[in-house]
Amino acid sequence: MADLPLWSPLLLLLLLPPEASSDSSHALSPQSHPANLDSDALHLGSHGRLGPALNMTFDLTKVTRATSYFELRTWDPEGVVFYGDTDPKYDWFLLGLREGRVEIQLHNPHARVTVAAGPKLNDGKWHRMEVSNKQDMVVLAIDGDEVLKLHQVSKPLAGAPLPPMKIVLGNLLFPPSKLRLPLVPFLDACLRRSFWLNVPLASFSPPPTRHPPLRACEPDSGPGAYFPPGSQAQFALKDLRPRGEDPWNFTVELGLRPVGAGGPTRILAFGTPGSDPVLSLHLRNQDRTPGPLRPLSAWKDCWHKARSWIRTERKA
Ligand code: EST
Repeated sequence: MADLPLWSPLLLLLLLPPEASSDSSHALSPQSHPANLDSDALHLGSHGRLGPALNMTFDLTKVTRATSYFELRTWDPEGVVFYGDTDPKYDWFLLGLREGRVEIQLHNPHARVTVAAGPKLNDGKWHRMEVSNKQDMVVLAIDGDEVLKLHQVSKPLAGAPLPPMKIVLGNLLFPPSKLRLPLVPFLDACLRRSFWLNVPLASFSPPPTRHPPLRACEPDSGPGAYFPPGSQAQFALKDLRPRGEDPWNFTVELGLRPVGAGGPTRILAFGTPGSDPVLSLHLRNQDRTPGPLRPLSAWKDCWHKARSWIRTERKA
């Protein structure tokens, strides 16, 4: 390893290659481990290219209160909680997380806004969030505190003769590059006890369309990230070691909870892009505890969303 030129872009890959578990047969579903799950909670992420976790459509003329509330639990600093529009080009709204805090992006004929508010929420605890439109305002409350009031950014939506409002959870209805400030939409989070435009999700008839969850919400969530089959994260070593220190001196700590059966799984690889890894770590066929694959406190002092996360999930 010492022969490698130091200027080469060294990479550390954390991955679960597609060959290890390329189908979704081991994927958790609420039915597979009923005793271990928060049955009311919906996992927002893991859907990747499969689209949003849940889609809803509302006739605004029948809506009496443009208020939605729910509880959210995550360790993930970045992604989409929900997106809503009456027109994906001219009238859309996003509520997401960036660096752990709520971010709202809004684009309509009245305003174009990107704003962050409130405390960091990615602490693994349930947080109650409420987002309302009242007159020309959008108001956000977190855990009972009003943390943001945007004036002159909308018109009253409840009862308005507008095109149907679409609300989707955990994703967007256009490519992330078209956001005012792009983010990585996938959010490893659970959402429960939700009311959308003042209607409890549980009472929707017919039930909203949703993809079968690839992951379930367990009551005992811990820090870390879920890696769906075929996904991987790449880190440049220069971002992992303390500044000014010996470039070969770095520490990686991993805690893993593998899920499902499968062949040997490569967990970690170290090398330069485009060539065979110089070092790699595999997990042999072992008894696997049911539960997500989860690197705990994965990178010392460096737990950030891997923007270069490459997802190769296939449609189930
Ligand atoms: C606000 C302004 C706007 O031009 C469009 C939208 C669409 C999504 C709306 C949001 C809004 C206001 C707040 C909501 C949200 C859907 C759920 C939330 O309660 C009404």
